[in-house]
This record gives sequence, C-alpha cells and structure tokens, in this order.
Amino acid sequence: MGKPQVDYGLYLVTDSTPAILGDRDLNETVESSLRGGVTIVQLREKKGDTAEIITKAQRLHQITRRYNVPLLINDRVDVALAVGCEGVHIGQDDMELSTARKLLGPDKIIGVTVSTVEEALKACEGGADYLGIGTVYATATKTNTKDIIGTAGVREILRRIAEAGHDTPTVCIGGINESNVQRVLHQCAASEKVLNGVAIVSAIMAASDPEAAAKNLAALSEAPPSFSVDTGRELSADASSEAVVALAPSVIRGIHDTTPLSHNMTNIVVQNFAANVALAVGASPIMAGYGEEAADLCKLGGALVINMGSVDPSGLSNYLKALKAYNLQGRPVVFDPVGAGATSLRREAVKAIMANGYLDVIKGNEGEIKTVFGNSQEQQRGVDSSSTLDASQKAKLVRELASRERNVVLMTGKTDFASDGVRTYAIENGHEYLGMVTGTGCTLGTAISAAIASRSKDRLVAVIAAILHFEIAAEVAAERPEVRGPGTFVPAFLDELYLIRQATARNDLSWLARA
Ligand code: 3NM
Ligand code: MG
Repeated sequence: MGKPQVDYGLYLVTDSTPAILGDRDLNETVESSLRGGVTIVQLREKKGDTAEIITKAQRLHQITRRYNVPLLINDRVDVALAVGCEGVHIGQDDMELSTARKLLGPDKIIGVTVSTVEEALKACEGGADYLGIGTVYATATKTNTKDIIGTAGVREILRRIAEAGHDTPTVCIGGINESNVQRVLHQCAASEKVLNGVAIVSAIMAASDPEAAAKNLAALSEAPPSFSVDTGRELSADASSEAVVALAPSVIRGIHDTTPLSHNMTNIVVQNFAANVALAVGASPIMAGYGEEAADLCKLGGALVINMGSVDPSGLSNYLKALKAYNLQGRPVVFDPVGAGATSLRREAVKAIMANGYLDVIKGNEGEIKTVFGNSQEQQRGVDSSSTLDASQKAKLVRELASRERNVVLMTGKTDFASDGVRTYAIENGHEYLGMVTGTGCTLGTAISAAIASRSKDRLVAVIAAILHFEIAAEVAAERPEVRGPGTFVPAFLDELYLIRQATARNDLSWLARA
C-alpha cells in the first residue's frame, strides 16, 4: 500500500474543550474546516476514557476519509491502531518514536513535536514523517508549552535540519492565525528550507465559521505576503559602499518627484519637528496617532512610522491597528523603539509590536536595538544590555537582527550601522549637534519613511540614502557661520535638508563627496 502523499499545508489540530469548541459539535466543526481546505487533521483529546476517544476518532475518520484527508491521533498509538487511521502525532513526553514505529509499521504517518535543534535532528534521524515545530507564539490554547521559540527559533531548526541533509516536512504551531500566518511563513523560511504548512487550533476550531476561516488561512498561506512583494535587491550581496552611495541621489530625487505620504505615529515632543523634516526632504507628512485612520491612510502610497516615544496602552493598540493595516496593504513600516528597554511597559510594547506585524525597518540606538534583539518573543542570544559593543559587534548585531526579521535594521550612533541581513554598511557622517537637539533620532525615522515609501525595490539602499541626506545636511548646517550651537543649528539643518534635495533634483551632487 505504501505511505500516502501528504499535504501538510493547512494542518488542523482539534480541541474539544469548552473554551475552544464551545457547545458546537466536533464533527461538524471539522467537516466545515475540511470544506474550507484543511489538508490534514489531528484529533487531540487530552481527557476522556479510551473507549470514548476511540468512538470519537472512528466518527471523525469517516468524515476525513470522505475528504481524502489523513487523520492522526495525538499521543495515542493504541487509538490509532484501533481506528486504523493514518497515523499519530507524538510529543517529547509521549511514547518513543522508535516504539511507535514498531507498533504502527512503516506505512503510518508519525509526526513529532520539537522545540529545539537537538530534538528536531533526533526526530529526523529516527524517521519521523514530519515535524511540528513550536511553540511559535504564546497561546492560550496550550499553556504548558516548554518553549516559546518565535520565528527565529523555527528558522534555526529549519536551517539545521537542512544542513544535516534531512528533507523531512515541517509545520509550525502556536498562536498562528489569519493576522500573522503570512508573516510567520515568510520569517520562518531559511533560504534553503521553508515550512510545508502551519498547524492551527483556535483560529479554526474557535472560529464562528470554520470553513471561511480555513479558506482564508489557506489562501493567505499560499499567496506571498503583500509586504514582501516588490522588494528585492538592486545591488548584489557584495556591493561596495560606493555603489550604495551612488544610488542615494536617485532615492532623494524619487521623494522629490513623488511627494510620498509619511504617516507618523510619534510622540508629542517631536511632532512639529518631524513634520518639518518630512516637508524638507520632499514628503507629505501626516501626524495621525489614531489607529482607525490607518485603514484609509495606508492606501495613499506612503509609509508608516511607529515611534514609541510616548507609548501608553491606548497608544499601543493604535500602533497595532495601523501596523496591521499597512501590512495588509503591503506598504512599508518603520519602527523606532524609543527607550525600548527603559521600562517594563516599553519592553512589553516592543514584544507586542514585533509579534503582531512585519516591520520593514527597525531603527534605534545601541540600547534599543539590543532590547529589540533580546526581548521580542524570540530566543535570547546572550546580548548583555549593559555592555558597550565595538564596531564589529554592532555590525554583527544589526546583521543578525535583520537576518532574523528579514528586514532592514539601522543602529544609530557616532558610526551608524545598517544591514539587510546580508549586506552591512557603516556610515560615518553626522554632527554632534544632532545629539543636542531633541527629536533628531525620531525625525530620521520620518526621513527614512519617505525614502522607503518611494523606493520599495531595495529598502537598504533607501535607508542609507535617507541617512546620508540627513547626516550630511547636519554637517553642512553646523559649518554655517551663523550656527553657534544647537538652537541656531535646527533652522539651518532644515534649510540644508531642503537645499540638498533641491541640488540633487538639479543633479548637483557636490554634497555627496562627504559620504
Ligand atoms: N501544541 P493555537 S502549541 C497543540 O507547541 C499545541 O507543541 C503546541 O493552538 C506546541 O493554534 C499548541 O490555538 C496549541 O495557538 C496551538
Ligand atoms: Mg503529547
């Protein structure tokens, strides 16, 4: 007979507890989800007598067979044998894989839950038919999970099993739903290995219409996420910094010609300054902190800046609404985690933002980037937030964070470091007055938003163009005779942002010699 070919694309794990299933019928719910496109079902019953579970499984098997979809039983090899269904799914605390294989034979499907590289390698070597990798995100459905590993943890496991030469199929599990499924699939992919599917409990079992939920999840899993469309690299992975600098004028001209919207959700200290910077670089600013508005604003071809400068719980819910709207529209988002590590509220806000959406650019100072790296529901990798990193450590940190998030990360400082996870560049421009005026860091986020709004092809090129424009304007302004300190610097800086843009539009690139 042989083992059936299995499609792991949309993997439903059942849950008959009142919190999830409510008073609905298990069989009807599963059948509805099968109509919606679920490709494999696992019956997961943590309570109940054996006879009762066998009866449940038999009824369910009649349904799954009609849809030509495999039915696996969680944990209970005896139940799978009694029912004659297609296999089992075993956790790390369940029966040994080798024992289950002996009992079930070579033709049954045996899946294994793994949360570490070691567990994954062992399961692949032991002949698991697929791996369930998790827990990706904390979930109310299973609270006794051992490890929240985030998309970074999943990716590391995929990378290592591919490296070891295993082609075992994989799904991930834990907190996956309609709002994050595309991002999870996108961020988990290690270049040489991608997930074969997602395993889901509550987003289908607790949905008011499981068929519609499954249909939507299947469609979302198959389509490329809107935010990843139209990005790619204009320059090769080993492009020189000269080559990147040479593209800066075209980015600045692009802003000048298209006047993109820069939607700022920012703090009260910098609202006015940020709006003026947006105008000076040629963008059209809107300072709109109310999340409901984002659904309309995201359609105007601009970019969003989420600046956590004065975060509070209502601010956070506004950020999350706007983030979702921009992600769905495929428009870029810049995240400025101001003061990220300073308070527990801010650390929680960073976690929530990172878990709820895709951020095209993360920009912050050393402390902020360290916090984002260490505290974003992802595995801690030993960054000591009290230490000061040297240049190569900074470059490594931004590269690793960008690689993990599949985005662009900018760490500002005397030397700035920008990376897309592959290419990493150091930028030496700027002036100390920038550090003596409030909001210059925040308004750099605004300038970046204008650049990535008009240049979606290569976000790293756009980000570097924005920094060069910004920091060279500061240098030139500081050298003006009338500038005596931070106070007189601000208007001169706005002037120079404007003048550099005008010069670039005329193809006068003399300012770029400072890069
Ligand atoms: N196993 P939801 S997490 C059944 O990490 C299960 O192994 C997990 O539920 C693991 O899709 C989980 O509702 C529950 O978040 C997933
Ligand atoms: Mg188990």
